[in-house]
Amino acid sequence: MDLTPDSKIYIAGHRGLVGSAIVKRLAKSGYCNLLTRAHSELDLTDPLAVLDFFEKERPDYVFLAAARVGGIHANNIYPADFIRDNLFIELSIIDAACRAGTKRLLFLGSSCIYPKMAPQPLKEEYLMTGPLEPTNSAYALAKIAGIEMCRAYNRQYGMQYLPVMPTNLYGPGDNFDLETSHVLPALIRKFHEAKSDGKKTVTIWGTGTPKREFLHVDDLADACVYLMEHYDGTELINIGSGTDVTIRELAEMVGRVVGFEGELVFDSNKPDGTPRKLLDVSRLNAIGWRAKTGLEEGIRKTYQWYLKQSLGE
Ligand code: GFB
Repeated sequence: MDLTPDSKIYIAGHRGLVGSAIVKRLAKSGYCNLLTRAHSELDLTDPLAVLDFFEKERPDYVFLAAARVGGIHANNIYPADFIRDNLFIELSIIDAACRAGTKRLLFLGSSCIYPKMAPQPLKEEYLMTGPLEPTNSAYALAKIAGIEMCRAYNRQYGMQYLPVMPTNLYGPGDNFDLETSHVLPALIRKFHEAKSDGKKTVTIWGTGTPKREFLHVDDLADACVYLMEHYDGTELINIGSGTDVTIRELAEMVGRVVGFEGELVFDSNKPDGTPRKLLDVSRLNAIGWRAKTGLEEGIRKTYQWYLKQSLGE
């Protein structure tokens, strides 16, 4: 079944960082039959409510972008919330989609679910070949279960559910809460507030030595739609920019974009997490897709969005 302009496409998690970017990208391509439900209208952790929704709506395609997500600190202190909610969400949606006859579903994993010390860059076949990073093992196992559910439903029921593995994402619609967010939005806010308050230092968690790869969420959305339009396989596919930076280099870049001129202070009481998780994107490149947004340009665009959204400037 091919994606056509009037295909009924359900985007689960349409208000989040990824879901909102996918809705924008689909609308830009003229897909005019997009289905969404707010959290208040449909609790995705309730399997019966989700099954009832799917049996009524019967979407042709599903982008499963709904999840409970957070940075290293949130994962470290709320592991039960992360494993419970993510298992409920993916179990409810994948099973209901199959019962309602949805042939094509795209499921989002995350690069942090690869083994902590796997060789770099990370190839898709390294999944489940070693111990996980302890700070987010609960979330990781939930996401690994989602990938295995796609594979199991494809094998047993002949579905075409595609799991993808995005790297660290950022962009408009991100979470800027300093306790629960990922590093990039946290640094944008920290540097902005330090500059506005005339502070001399900004505190960076950990040692600054871990390396992270970043992909602007609009590129991720473009890759997800590209895959649904041009790829009919179901093998796990990494989606990344192919380059990484140290946390110190990232902090210096964000400081430059924001215009902060003070010093960086590193708080080694905070965890570093995985030392590196650079994705091997050769499988995706071979299918014909490459990331377009450079990191400094992406940070600049996100900071502009942050100023407009959060400060009304
Ligand atoms: O982005 P982040 O929270 O998650 O942290 P992960 C990345 C690195 O940035 C860690 C450091 O080494 C943090 O210690 N860091 C420095 C900071 N300053 C800050 C700060 O102010 N806030 C934050 N949050 N980090 C996550 C997983 O790992 O990757 C999630 O825990 C998710 O499950 C996500 O999959 C993509 O990249 O380490």
